[in-house]
Amino acid sequence: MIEIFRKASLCRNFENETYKQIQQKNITFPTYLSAGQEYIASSLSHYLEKHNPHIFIQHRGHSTYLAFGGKVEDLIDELLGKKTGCAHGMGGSASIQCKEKNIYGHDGLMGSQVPIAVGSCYATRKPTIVFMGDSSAEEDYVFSSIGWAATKNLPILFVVEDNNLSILTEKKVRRVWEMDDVARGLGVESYNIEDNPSEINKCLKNVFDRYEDEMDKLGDKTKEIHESNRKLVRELWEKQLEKQ
Ligand SMILES: Cc1ncc(C[n+]2csc(CCOP(=O)(O)OP(=O)(O)O)c2C)c(N)n1
Ligand SMILES: [Mg+2]
Repeated sequence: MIEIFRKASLCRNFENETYKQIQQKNITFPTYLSAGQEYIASSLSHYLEKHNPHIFIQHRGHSTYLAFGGKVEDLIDELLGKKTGCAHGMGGSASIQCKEKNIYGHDGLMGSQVPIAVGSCYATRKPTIVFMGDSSAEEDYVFSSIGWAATKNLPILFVVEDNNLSILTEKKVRRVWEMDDVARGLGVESYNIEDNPSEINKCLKNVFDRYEDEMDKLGDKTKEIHESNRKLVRELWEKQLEKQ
């Protein structure tokens, strides 16, 4: 849990400092802070980084970028509009990305990252995580993408970061339904939970790879078994190939 706090602390301090830099007018274009939401990305990255997921984010994504290993200096440079920024100074806060970590930034159309992530996951079959806000989740193309992903049984995790707001409009003014019910109706296993690491972990069981999760759960002995089987299979292949 301290490792998750370490990530969350980097994110919170980054946002606190960014806020100061906005006030001092060193950042001069729209900036979307994620302070208060950092435990979502910090927990998810802690549990899922081992799968090297492809990650699709939206405008409030500083914490996601940082938690999944994006370089702090490159994000600072991006917020300053420099060429050395993580999106070459062309994206700004709303469209940060990191090619090395497979983090893809947003284009500004709320929810567009969801069909894009589903298409990418279908093409690559890589474990994929797509983040969206509670308002973006209301777009019809988000529903159809989730429904289609379910028909293909894609290895994709849809994360709704629900801060109750669409700009300044609260959820209760906008709708009477919850996203986990809709997703369940579309054929996807879903949960409505707090941003508490152990709650998040409970929902992630075998989300991408049962084998690796069981190995983690059962401890060191499984790593020995894995290693000896890796060697055994390799040797048997070499032996049989020699006979050819
Ligand atoms: C298709 C579309 N509709 C409306 C907007 C205007 N808009 C920009 S941000 C936003 C609210 C986003 O809310 P949410 O997805 O919950 O993210 P949050 O800002 O709360 O993190 C809206 C409606 C937009 N950019 N794209
Ligand atoms: Mg919101």
